[in-house]
Amino acid sequence: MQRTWRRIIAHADMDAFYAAVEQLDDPSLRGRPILVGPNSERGVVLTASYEARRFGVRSAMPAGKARRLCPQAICVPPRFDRYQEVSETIMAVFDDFSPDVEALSIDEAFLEMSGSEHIFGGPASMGRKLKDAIREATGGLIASVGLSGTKYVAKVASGYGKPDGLTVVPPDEAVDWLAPLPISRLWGAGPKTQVRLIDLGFSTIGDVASAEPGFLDERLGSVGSHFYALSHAQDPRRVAKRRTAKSVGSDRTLNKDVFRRADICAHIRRSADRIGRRLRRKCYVAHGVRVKLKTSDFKILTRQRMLSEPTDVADTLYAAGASLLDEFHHPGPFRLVGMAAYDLVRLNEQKQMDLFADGARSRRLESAIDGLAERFGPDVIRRARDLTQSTTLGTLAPNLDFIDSGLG
Ligand code: TTP
Ligand code: MG
Repeated sequence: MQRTWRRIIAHADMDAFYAAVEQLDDPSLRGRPILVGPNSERGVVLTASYEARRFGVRSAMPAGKARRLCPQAICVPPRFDRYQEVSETIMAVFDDFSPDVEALSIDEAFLEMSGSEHIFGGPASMGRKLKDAIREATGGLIASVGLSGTKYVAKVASGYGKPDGLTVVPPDEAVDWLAPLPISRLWGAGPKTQVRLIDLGFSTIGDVASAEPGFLDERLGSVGSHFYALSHAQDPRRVAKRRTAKSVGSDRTLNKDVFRRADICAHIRRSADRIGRRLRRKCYVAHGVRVKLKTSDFKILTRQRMLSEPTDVADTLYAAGASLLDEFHHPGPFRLVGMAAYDLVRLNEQKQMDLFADGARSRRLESAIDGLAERFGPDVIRRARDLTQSTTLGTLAPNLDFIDSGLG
């Protein structure tokens, strides 16, 4: 068996992560359908427990629809700091298993496991030990784990047996194993591409594997050869050591649509404050800022820009976010205003000293506010200009901050 495993890559992904944390912390929620998200018709469900998924509820589904599908579900507001804390516990377990851990989001990572058979045994034993260690470290949370010889197949495998999955796909069986799976399992095939593939007569990964590569290229461009390679379980990418979340975001679905620039700016201001606080707490700086607006007919518009220097200063994030508003050519109204800081890097101390020559004053002030917010809650200090503006801030739906929000 060892001979057929030139590389061993594991992918671990927590089951119904936010919902599972809520059930862990409140035993009365265990075994019951729960939705994590706003307790209103507006906004989307962030995730649902598997008990609720039986009724068809999915992540990112509008809350109203989810409640119609599963009226008995209990709605729980999100507690992002707690999820972040649990995420850190899980990532620490991953670090015990491999020096090369690539975090993809708050609840999933690739682990390079090649060469560690002498410590953990073969792939199946590695997977079992990893699941056990996560359950033990978190006090009962379940991860689904996939193992194979490539990142792509390991990731598909971890999703395959969910929930509580452990799927081992030996590399020399990977092509046959992938063949019956639907093309939605091709990495990078979004809804539009899936429709194109179906139109071309491909419904399974095996269909793609047996196509003429020239035909795929001709019809789909370079992505055609990418899909062809994946369908043959070819994926040379290494597990990149990466711990940073890709972005820190703050989204607000509003109870009342906004269109005045001052109102939009007020929301961006609040998002920038929250994002800045989160960055500082985690010792990250961001290279880029992205603003997202959702129109009243649910169209999502995003604009983004790189900063001249990375920052964790809310004033700087806000200035970049507000200037991006000039690039949206839509009159509104908007039902959601969101902002994210992306391309995050961890700060070391020297860099920290260099960075804040400019923003030093803002940063000192914001750090002082962090201390107060930590003790008394985030709304203890409002900027005077927020209070003097007539805005819709008082009528906010629950804030949907999340790390690695994948805003657009
Ligand atoms: P996922 O791993 O995609 O979903 P999940 O862990 O809830 O369920 P499973 O993996 O068993 O299918 O996302 C991890 C968490 O990220 C999820 O619990 C909630 C959050 N999330 C959002 O905030 N918005 C989203 O659109 C998605 C998909 C997830
Ligand atoms: Mg998950």
